[in-house]
Amino acid sequence: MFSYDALRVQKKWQKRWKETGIHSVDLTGDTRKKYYNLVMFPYPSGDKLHIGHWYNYGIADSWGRYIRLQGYNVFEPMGYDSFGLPAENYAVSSGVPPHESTKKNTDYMTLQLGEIGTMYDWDKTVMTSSPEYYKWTQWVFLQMYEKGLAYKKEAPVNWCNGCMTVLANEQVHNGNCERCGAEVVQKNLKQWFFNIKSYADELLDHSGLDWPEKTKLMQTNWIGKSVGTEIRFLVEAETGAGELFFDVFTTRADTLFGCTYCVLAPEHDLVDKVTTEDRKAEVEKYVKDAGKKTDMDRTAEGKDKTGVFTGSYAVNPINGEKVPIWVADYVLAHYGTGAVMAVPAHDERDFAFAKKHELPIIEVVRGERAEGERAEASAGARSEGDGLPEAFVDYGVLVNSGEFDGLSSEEAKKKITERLKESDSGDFCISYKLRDWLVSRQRYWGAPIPIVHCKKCGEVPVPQKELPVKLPTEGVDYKPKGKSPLASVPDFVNTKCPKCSGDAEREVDTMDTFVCSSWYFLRYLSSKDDEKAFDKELVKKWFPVDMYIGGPEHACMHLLYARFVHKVLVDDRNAEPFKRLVHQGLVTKDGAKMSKSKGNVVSPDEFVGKYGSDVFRMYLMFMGPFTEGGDWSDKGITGIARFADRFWKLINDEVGGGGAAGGGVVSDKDALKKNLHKLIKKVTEDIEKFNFNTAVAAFMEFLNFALKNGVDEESKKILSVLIAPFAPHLAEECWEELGGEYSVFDQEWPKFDPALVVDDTITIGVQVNGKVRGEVELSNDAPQEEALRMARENPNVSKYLEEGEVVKEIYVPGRIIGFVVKG
Ligand code: ANZ
Ligand code: ZN
Repeated sequence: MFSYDALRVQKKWQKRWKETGIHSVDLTGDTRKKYYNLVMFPYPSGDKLHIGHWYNYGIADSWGRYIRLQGYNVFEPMGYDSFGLPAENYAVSSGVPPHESTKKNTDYMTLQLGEIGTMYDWDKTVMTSSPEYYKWTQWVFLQMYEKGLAYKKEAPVNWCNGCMTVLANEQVHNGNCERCGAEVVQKNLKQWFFNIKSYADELLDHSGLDWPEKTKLMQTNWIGKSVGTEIRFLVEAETGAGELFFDVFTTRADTLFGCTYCVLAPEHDLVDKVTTEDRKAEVEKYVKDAGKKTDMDRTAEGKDKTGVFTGSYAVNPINGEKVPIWVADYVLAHYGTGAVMAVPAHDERDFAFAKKHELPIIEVVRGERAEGERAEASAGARSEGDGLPEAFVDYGVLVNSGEFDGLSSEEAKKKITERLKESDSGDFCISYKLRDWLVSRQRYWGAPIPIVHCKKCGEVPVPQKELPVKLPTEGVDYKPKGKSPLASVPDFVNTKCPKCSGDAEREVDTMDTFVCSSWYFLRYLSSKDDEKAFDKELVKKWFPVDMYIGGPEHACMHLLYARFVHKVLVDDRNAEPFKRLVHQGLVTKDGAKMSKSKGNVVSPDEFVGKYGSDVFRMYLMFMGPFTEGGDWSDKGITGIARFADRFWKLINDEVGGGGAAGGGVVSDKDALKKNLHKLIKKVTEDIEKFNFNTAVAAFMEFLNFALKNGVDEESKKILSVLIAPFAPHLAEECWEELGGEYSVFDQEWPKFDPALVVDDTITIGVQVNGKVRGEVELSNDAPQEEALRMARENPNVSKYLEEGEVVKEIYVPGRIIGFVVKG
């Protein structure tokens, strides 16, 4: 029988918190140190909160509560990323307009989030689909526009046949739509872009960011900075094509003498111009087919390297050699210059291509070898590399490269580029994989792009005072049809030009929801301000966000966009919005990801209704380290429920029988003190590492001891504070029960006495020549000499010591390792 009435207690405190406004943060006047505790906001769906929400939001809140107990003024806002496809798709299938379903869903979600017992400051909430918010998203667009960072251009883009809209590069996963899974094809369309590329170098700089290494690496690779050379190839004049040329980007200028053909991407401007009459039909067909393939298809390793000859030749600027120009889809239009010089001897793709199409292979780099051999190689006549079994892709020493023979690849890259520079046919160059961010969408449920198209004035930005450009809520057919549903709302489309007042038409595309979420963390501070998007002084005070918690899947999308937009908006290329970043792990069931189709979904409601939210939250914490997630077990949560109940009993002296102490009787005061201080230390350190699981385990261990030994009132109070981040309602109730003044969250986090937490003895592993051979247990304050003697005399150690060898040094960092130097 549980004596702790979790559900009653939970209700009571949630009501009290609300009534007293304890979670309302004073952003300006509070003199405590600030702490901005941010968690990625959800998009509202009609479904109940799932276990992932609880895991993420519950634990993020526990962190915030812990920080608050450290004496900080903790700002923990929450809002909704409410524009976007889920609401719109729901509207298409149900007929309920998105603004209605969104309102209903967010209201419901707010109630549920309240159930967790979080300390969100709802006064400062944001909802990205509300006109009060998207007015400023439109303002963000105008900022980009004014700074020359937003532009419209025709480009090959990803088109999702399911969602009937374009997608950002980042939203295409393995050739499929991230949202609906449908196939993504390439289309040439006029679209809006943000020039994120111009911030590539700043985005590569993660210094000072306490972020997971993996996430930083993912961003770095996504940005993909390459340092190389751009080389100009003239098209052979005899094709009648006139003064034509193209540039190639290479990271291996050292291999220029090995270039035996060049390749243009099918989309390259020059393809039409260089294709000779007799090759026309074949080339055109090839280009058309390539348009249907995704980048993934085109570049996948081991993929058949198709291509066609254009009939024209280009001139290698370093030696005047004539090389054929091909078109092949393994060259991408939007990387580098969309053209490459092919060096089959030293590039795997080019090698496979050359073999297939019987193009020459010339070896120009060799691995390091003896001097004599090298001299011979470079002195010898130009050797064809057809005999090479495979491409030699490493750096080495140049051969078959005229005066550059004998140079190392590294030197040759420099020397060859310098030579090209002299003849104006090349230069050093940096290339990025990152492409500009495609922000326009042909969908209804998003912020309209605040641009007007006027026949006379062209593209005209909507003046700020006319914002928001309201999304029409009446008379819209939401069904995606390949162009924006807004295009068929005449009241929306037809407008006057802000410049000349003549008839004009509004831009009908809406913004990608990632634009909405790229700045919401700034808006939280000024959520009700209708004069400006955010307040500079508040930003100065509250940024960077101290802790940002959310999913790792956002590494190359939201987290990159947010960094970029933040830099632009605060007008500081080096500003970073999120100082520390932590990704939550995944909660699984029977080792598998929960999914409706597998039938292994755990519904929080059932357990929260039975044990209360504290227990549910604590069990999620107990499952594993936060960043790794864990596997759900029904039995496991029962254990936590029992733990909460026993904690309550301990505080209320409801213990007795079975040899347990009770009624304030403490059998060993010293042991109590020691164990309590060890608990404080352990819990504090574990929380700092986001290892809530081991902290809960330490609580359990302590409880076992305390129930036998008994606790005094002072210790009970400490315990109530200590458990507050884990079980906020239970903690408040215990604290009140003990006569503490409301609220337990206004208390101070307990400190441990270092003298009380040291063990009496320590165990040290002893290594001999780098291998652990034995262990010695020493008294904690044993002097170095004593430690050395014991190590030497340990039989497991001494047998590895030869005559005359002694243990010279023993090192005791903490208590784990020691080592021995022989001799
Ligand atoms: C000649 C060469 C010789 C190359 C060699 C490599 C090895 P990263 O490091 O990823 O930047 N390349 C350039 N533009 C391309 C495009 N649009 N589509 C496909 N491939 C392209 O790669 C740079 C290399 O990728 C460039 O260096 C170029 O091939 C190829 F032994 O040039 B290299
Ligand atoms: Zn005009």
